[in-house]
Amino acid sequence: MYWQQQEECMERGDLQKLQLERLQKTLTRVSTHVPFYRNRFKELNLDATKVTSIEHLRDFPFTLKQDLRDNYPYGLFAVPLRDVVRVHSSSGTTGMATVVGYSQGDIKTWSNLVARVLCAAGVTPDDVIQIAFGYGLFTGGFGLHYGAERLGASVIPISAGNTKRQIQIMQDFKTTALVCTPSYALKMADVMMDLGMNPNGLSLRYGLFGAEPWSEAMRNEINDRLGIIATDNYGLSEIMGPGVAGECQECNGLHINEDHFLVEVLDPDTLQPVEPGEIGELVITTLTKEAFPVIRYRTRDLTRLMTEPCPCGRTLTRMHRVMGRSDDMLIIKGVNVFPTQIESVLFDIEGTEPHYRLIVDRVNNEDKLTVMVEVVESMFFDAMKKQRTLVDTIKKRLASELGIGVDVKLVEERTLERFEGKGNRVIDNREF
Ligand code: DLL
Repeated sequence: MYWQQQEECMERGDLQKLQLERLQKTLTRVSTHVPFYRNRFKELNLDATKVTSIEHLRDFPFTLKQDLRDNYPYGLFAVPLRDVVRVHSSSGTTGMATVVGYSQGDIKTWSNLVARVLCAAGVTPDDVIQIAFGYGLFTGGFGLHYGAERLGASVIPISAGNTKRQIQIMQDFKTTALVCTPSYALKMADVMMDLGMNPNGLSLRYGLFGAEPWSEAMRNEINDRLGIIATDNYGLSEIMGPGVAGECQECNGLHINEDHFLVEVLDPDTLQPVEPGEIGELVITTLTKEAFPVIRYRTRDLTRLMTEPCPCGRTLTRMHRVMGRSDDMLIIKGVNVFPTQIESVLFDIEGTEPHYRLIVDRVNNEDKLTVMVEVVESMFFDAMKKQRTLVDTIKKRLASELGIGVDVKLVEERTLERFEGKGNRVIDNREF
């Protein structure tokens, strides 16, 4: 099932032609309407009207989150405010908020691209879709909402939070597709268990999860506990929000909506393209955005492109699930560690629960990583010996995965805080 078959299954040659045309238009658009880009291009002697190949884009400068902050709130808009019909904003955990705007045309494109993602994941107009992302300045709620309506599904705009009510509604309204962060899906599974409910009694069939990194092991856990097919979808407010890329039912990489977004994967240190298929930082240029076009945005998200044909028939290149952010990456004793690597190991070990925290300290000038992980109740009350064996197993597996030693602390079930939106599982107490 496709939403826009012609675009999703285009010949690569035709797609590249379309991308170039749209790139030329976008570059001209920003140099005409956005002083920030105009000045930068001028400084570097770049003439937007003279771009004759996609590779030419590599001469153009990057856009950073800081550039959005410096131009807060409306400095990077390419249309007058009277043509903007929606504003979203992302606060992030540090620094000033960034603001993005959408024209009427952008909202239409956005809805279609989210409809593509939903459709690829199996959602049809017959589905009842519960949107448990926050509605508001965050793009998750409204983005998915408009896409689901565009598709013609029945939308329950419940927003995030109030988990018991979520479950009640899921039961009463016969929800077939759940949309939220993977963390929240797990929390819902926990609360269902507390309520003594069997998720198999629900009508739920699909889960579309995104907005934060998660592992394959976490997907399996969610699938098993909720009895659904969970797919991954990716996006970011600076580029559009959800709808940038999404998995089809092959569940093996996210198809990028390349007719609207031009992607590069670069080595985050040298900023040169990585070898095809290698891991690097995703850099995105919008090709059709009217109100808020962005040139070479450094996402900080790490992934790799999967160019092999997909059995689903879509020709849109896939990106591997995001492995983490280059700035989420912990450097511990000089070794790069991604929280998702640790998550995969923990989820694979019998006796642990899928809830953990990573605490980083500096003791006597040396980094120390402590992994706190919940264990199943029976294990906690078991003999000390069993607990010690479990700690040893986790330590060994993590040491071989990460190449460094870590401390492991077992904690009782339900002691770590649960998340309704994006999870934050790392506490870094080091001062840099
Ligand atoms: O999280 C947009 C979104 C909403 C995507 C709902 C999917 C579903 P921001 O709040 O601006 O926008 O955060 C963007 O979240 O750069 C990634 O680091 C991370 N992220 C988003 N989707 C995924 C995913 C939305 N599927 C930032 N896997 C991005 C891993 C993700 N990380």
